[in-house]
Amino acid sequence: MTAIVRQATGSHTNDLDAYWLPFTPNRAFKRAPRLIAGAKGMHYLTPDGRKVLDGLAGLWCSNAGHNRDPIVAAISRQAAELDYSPAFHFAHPKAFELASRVAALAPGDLNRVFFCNSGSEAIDTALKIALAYHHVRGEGTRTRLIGRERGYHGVGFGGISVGGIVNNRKFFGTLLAGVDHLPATYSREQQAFTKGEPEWGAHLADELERIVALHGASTIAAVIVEPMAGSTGVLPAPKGYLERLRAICDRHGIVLIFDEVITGFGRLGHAFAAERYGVVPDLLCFAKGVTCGAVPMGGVIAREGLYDAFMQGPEHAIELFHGYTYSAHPLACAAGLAALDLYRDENLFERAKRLESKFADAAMTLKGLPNVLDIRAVGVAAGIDLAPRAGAPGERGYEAMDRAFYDEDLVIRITGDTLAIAPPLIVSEGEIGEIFEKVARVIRAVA
Ligand code: PXG
Repeated sequence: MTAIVRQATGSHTNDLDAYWLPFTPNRAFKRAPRLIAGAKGMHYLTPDGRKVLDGLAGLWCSNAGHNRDPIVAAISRQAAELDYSPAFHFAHPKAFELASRVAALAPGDLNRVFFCNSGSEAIDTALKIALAYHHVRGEGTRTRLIGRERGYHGVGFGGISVGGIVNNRKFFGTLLAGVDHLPATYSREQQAFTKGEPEWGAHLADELERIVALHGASTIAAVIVEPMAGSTGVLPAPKGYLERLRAICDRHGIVLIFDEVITGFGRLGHAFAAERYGVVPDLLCFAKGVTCGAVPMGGVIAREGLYDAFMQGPEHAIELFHGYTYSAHPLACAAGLAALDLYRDENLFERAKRLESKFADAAMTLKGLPNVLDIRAVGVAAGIDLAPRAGAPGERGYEAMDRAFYDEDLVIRITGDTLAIAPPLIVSEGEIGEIFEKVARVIRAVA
């Protein structure tokens, strides 16, 4: 084990014990570590020189691929020019520039950008802005937050409270009070093997009316959903669902938040999924793709009117008591500007749209393989549900991920026995075929 790490780091003082890996079975990992030492474009390099195809764009973030020269150059230039400047009461030029560029990509009057450092922080920020928005308008009774079953909104207490994944919740006490959940939009019976948005399920948005009737609109601050739930296995919103949520929120004065941490920056063929679905939320959370994964960054885009509601009182007074030391960090802003340039210059959002049907067709070739219960594909993302082994849920999925890495030189994502594929948007048609051929061999191997 130590020898492998020595190879990777050139260090003799390093071993595997000290690092507690996130969302990873640590003991299994440390017995047979999957180490990545380099990357370029569509590929990783392992310490032993293997070239591994990235079927997951990092963790849904490296949308233009890895180690792209313009991003690398922008980060190193920025580090030499301005490493850091205080985020409160001061700002640097690239913060304004990136905010303008991000706002320009967002639909409607989503024009004001608050920066943070991750998706989880973006969610906490959005939930807090929603609560404070009602407060500053004299509607401080609106404190309830509504999430959705199977939703993933990061790992802060706000995010796990509105999130709907039991393992992310049950270990962590009582969470936020006053949270309710919409039902998940997935039904295998109704939707199996759908390409794109399922026909069935728009009516599930009406559950929000039931929640409003139960609690009273005057107690509800916000509703948060992912337009496409990535973490729980690529579950796109049913046709008409988001429009219906928008209408109910409008009717009752509820702030609608889209969590676009995964769907932002091209994954569904648009800058944001809000554009794909023709629905403008009041707050839009982003992270990941904004810097192509190269420097941590997240943020929240607010509608102009919502921002304006805060801009009152004495001008020397802080309007929103929230922010992070590293909000709009210079390196993140530099990486973000370079990433957005690349997305634009290489037409990567358009490219994702063009690849969508090819990608879905390739994903559906797995139908009929052993244990494949459902396949969903939308944009450049696919989820494949495998039947769990009797008495050992998650084992087949874990083995599939492990075999993909070792036997097929491919990185894929798993949640339980569901595989997720979401390569960088620079993926070629040939590589799409290659990815799904590799996944097919893996699925047969774990049968
Ligand atoms: N919201 C959504 C919709 C996400 O997918 C977060 C918030 C949190 O972002 P941070 O930057 O705090 O991790 C995410 C993160 C996966 C997987 O494939 C998904 C995420 C992260 C890691 C793995 O299940 N999404």
